[in-house]
Amino acid sequence: MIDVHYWPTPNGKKITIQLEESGIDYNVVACEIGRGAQFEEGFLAISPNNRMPAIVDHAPKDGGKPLSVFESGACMMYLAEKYGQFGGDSSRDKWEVYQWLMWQMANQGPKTGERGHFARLKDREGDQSYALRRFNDELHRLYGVMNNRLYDRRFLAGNNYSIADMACYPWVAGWKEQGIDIDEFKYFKRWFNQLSERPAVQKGMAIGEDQKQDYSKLSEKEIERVVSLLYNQRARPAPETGGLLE
Ligand SMILES: N[C@@H](CCC(=O)N[C@@H](CS)C(=O)NCC(=O)O)C(=O)O
Repeated sequence: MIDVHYWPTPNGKKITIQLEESGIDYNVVACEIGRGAQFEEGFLAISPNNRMPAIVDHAPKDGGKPLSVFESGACMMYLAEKYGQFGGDSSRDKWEVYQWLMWQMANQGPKTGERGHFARLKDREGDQSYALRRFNDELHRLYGVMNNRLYDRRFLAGNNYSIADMACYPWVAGWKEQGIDIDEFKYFKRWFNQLSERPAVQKGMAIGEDQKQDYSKLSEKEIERVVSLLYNQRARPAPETGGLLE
């Protein structure tokens, strides 16, 4: 059984989409980031970056103790390899998949996340216009990268649906709120509509949605608490004794 430490955010949904697409049995372990579950010791032991998602495989292929993986891209590679699905059939295909997965992890996900961050803060923290222009431009550029890629390919890694598509999809599901005109990117739009119709994508995207807090209903004090928890993070101190310096 695979445990997925999860909250319904785009990074989390990459994994539930893949698990649904692959027909793998899994167990969702709620990691409510707005309440600080990502800082609990048990979670940090499997995800030292205090970010979800992470997975724990209780029946790894080597028959050994449970194996944990953090970073959504690494979780996806692990599951693709273990179950032999959506990771590319030949070595050549696999490298197409991995390049586009890395593109998502290093570009599309973080830039979209930062855009959302500054857009949310714009009425609280003074002038965010430079940051917003920078990330709006980046987003527009990244939609263009996908659009060009999908001009003559059905999927990002070629003609086979892969974890690269599943990783990108949850981050573009909000294209409207991101200020994107989808009609400007017609090859992307074809791909997006095609994925949106897949039952496993719909199911993966819906997991945990009923547990999400409606931030518009939170009191100002609650909002302050969440903002300070998520947006004011600095280094956690390392233990003073018992390490390799002794
Ligand atoms: N590169 C990481 C990013 C994960 C990430 O940013 N997760 C967010 C939710 S989407 C999180 O756990 N945030 C908790 C926090 O900021 O403390 C991945 O792809 O797994």
